[in-house]
Formats: sequence, C-alpha cells, structure tokens
Amino acid sequence: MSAIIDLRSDTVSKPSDAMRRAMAEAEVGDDVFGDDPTVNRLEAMAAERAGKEAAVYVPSGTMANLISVMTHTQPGDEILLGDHCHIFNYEVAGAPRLAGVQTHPLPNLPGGGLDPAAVETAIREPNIHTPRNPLLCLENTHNRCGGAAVPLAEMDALTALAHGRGLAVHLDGARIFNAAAALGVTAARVARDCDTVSFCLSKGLGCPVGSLVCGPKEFIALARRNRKMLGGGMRQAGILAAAGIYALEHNIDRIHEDHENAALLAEGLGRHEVFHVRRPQTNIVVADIVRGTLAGWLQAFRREGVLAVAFGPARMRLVTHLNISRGDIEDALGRIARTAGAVPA
Ligand code: TLP
Repeated sequence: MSAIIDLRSDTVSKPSDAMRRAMAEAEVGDDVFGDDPTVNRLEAMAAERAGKEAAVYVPSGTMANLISVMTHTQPGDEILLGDHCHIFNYEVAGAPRLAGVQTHPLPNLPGGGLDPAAVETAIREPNIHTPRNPLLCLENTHNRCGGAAVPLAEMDALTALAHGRGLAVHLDGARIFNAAAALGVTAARVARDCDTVSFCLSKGLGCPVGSLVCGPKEFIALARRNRKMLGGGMRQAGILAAAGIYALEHNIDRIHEDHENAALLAEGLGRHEVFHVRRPQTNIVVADIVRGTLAGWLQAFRREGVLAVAFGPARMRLVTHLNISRGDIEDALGRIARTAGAVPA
C-alpha cells in the first residue's frame, strides 16, 4: 500500500526534524509570569511580521479569534462579519456564547470580500433599541471562499469605511502568509489598516500548535487577560513557541510552492468532467461534484489513499501544505484518475 496523501487540511502538516530540534533546545520560563524568553521572542517577531505594536501567543486560531472579538467588544454588542467566514461557521458559536455578542452575517462575495454598501447598510444608527457595532471582522485568505486572497483595494475600502463609521477591524489572517504570497506583498501590508490580526502557525507554517493575536500594546494587554480567563495561559510554552520562531524564519518563503502544487492539482482534477474546479489562488482547492455522491467520491479517494474533506453538500476541499511535494500531487492525480473513470454510487 502506498503512503497516504493527506490533503484534508494544511493543519495536518507535521513538524520537521529541524523544528523538533529547535523545540527540544528551547530556553523556557513561565509565560503566565511573562518570563518565557522564547515566547517573548516569538511574540516580538510576530508583531513585527504583522506590522503591529505587540502580540500574544495563544493555543489556536479559534481562541485567537475569540479573544480578539472579546477584547474589541462588550457583551450585548453586535459584530459584522461574512456569512462564509470561519468565526461564523466553524467556531462553535463561541463569539455569541462566550463573548456575548450578536453576529450579523453579511453575504461574502465569491472572492472572500464584502460589499461595502452591505456593510454600510448593516451599521446601526445609535438608538435605544439597537446593539452597538464596534467591530467588523474580515478573513484573508478566505477559507470557505476557496482560499481566495482578498485584493488589497477591497480590504482598504472596507477598513476605510469601518473606521469612518467608528468600527474597529479584526482580520482573521489564519493564512495571512498565503494571502501575502498570492498578493505579492508582506503580511504587514495585508493587515496594514486592520486594527488587529490573528494568524496561525499550525497551518501552512507547519507548527504543531499555536496562533498569534497582534495589535496595539494596550489591546494586547487586555487580550492577555482574556487569554488567561479562557484557560489559554500556558507555562513553559517556549517549547511550542520555538516551533513558531523556526517557522517564521524558515517556512514562509516556500509557501508559493504550495500554491503551485494546488494549481497543478486543480488543473489535473478539472480534466475529469465529474469535477468542476476553480483555479485556486492559494493552497486550497475546491472541487464540485457533478455526478455521484460526495460521500462516494471521498470514499473512493480514501481507498486510493488520497484524503480530502467535504466542504458543502456536493463540494470537496483539498489543501496543499509543506509535507506535500509536486511528486505527491502527481501521484495523487494518478490515483484519482483510477477512481474518476468509475462514478461511485
Ligand atoms: N480551519 C480549519 C477548520 O476549522 C475548518 C481548516 O482545516 O481549514 N480561521 C480560519 C480562516 C481557519 O481556516 C481556521 C482553521 C481557524 C481560523 C481556526 O484555527 P484552529 O484550527 O487553530 O482553531
């Protein structure tokens, strides 16, 4: 049996030997006391990469978004966000339940952005009846919109509009380095006009865990309190943070390879008339099933050792990452060709 080619997510990527060595050798302290030198170094590096004053290291992207929402808002507020965004769809309703905010989803455009007119209309006039609107959340790259890199002009228009109406902007930049690579700019430019940005180390950057929330100093001080409240204050976390430092130093410049592999995968999949595939902008490939059932196709792929996930009733998602080489994609396409001839029931 040949090796499994795991394209379920970039979260499945495993730490390399060099990353594990960096983790083993990390100097540590107690991060809740603020004296873990490796965490402190990672936070400083992350803030610099994101172009923000400060950063706080948290266990996951989900906690990063929750802490960000919680720190920007008061219970009873309403946040504006896209109806396909991760915060609204995949975070177990943590924002309403744990931050106590109402979520107001606006239709995401196919490219991952939002229509400024829809945002403008959604912002409520202050009134005794209405919740406050302190926050607009954006996502770049946009996962459910097929890893779309939201163009800078669209980001700029939305941040200008939000700021003009007194809203802060939080960017879920779980894959901000993919966005930066696709847009040909730095991550700091992508996040430039967003008040806060979170990004993940455990996806395209190949770390076992970890995300960062970046923003103004006073915001990060409050975010640190909220992290503690949520149980995200870790102790000798330098062992984990060392992986993040390694990733920021070694795993960003190679991200374009994941995008090239995703393009190759999409092109190969699209040659089979049973799959409708859009050309990916980054490392996420979305394929719509024209015949047969999604479950049937996922099972057929699995039998050939290719793992993908459901991404809608007739849609699958395949994600490239640093453990997937061009050769793996060619191999996967060969295996898929064996299934694509026979439409599974
Ligand atoms: N996304 C995961 C799943 O939850 C869907 C994936 O496999 O893509 N923001 C965005 C845009 C994300 O895609 C994710 C993870 C998160 C936040 C949450 O990160 P984690 O998984 O670290 O909590």
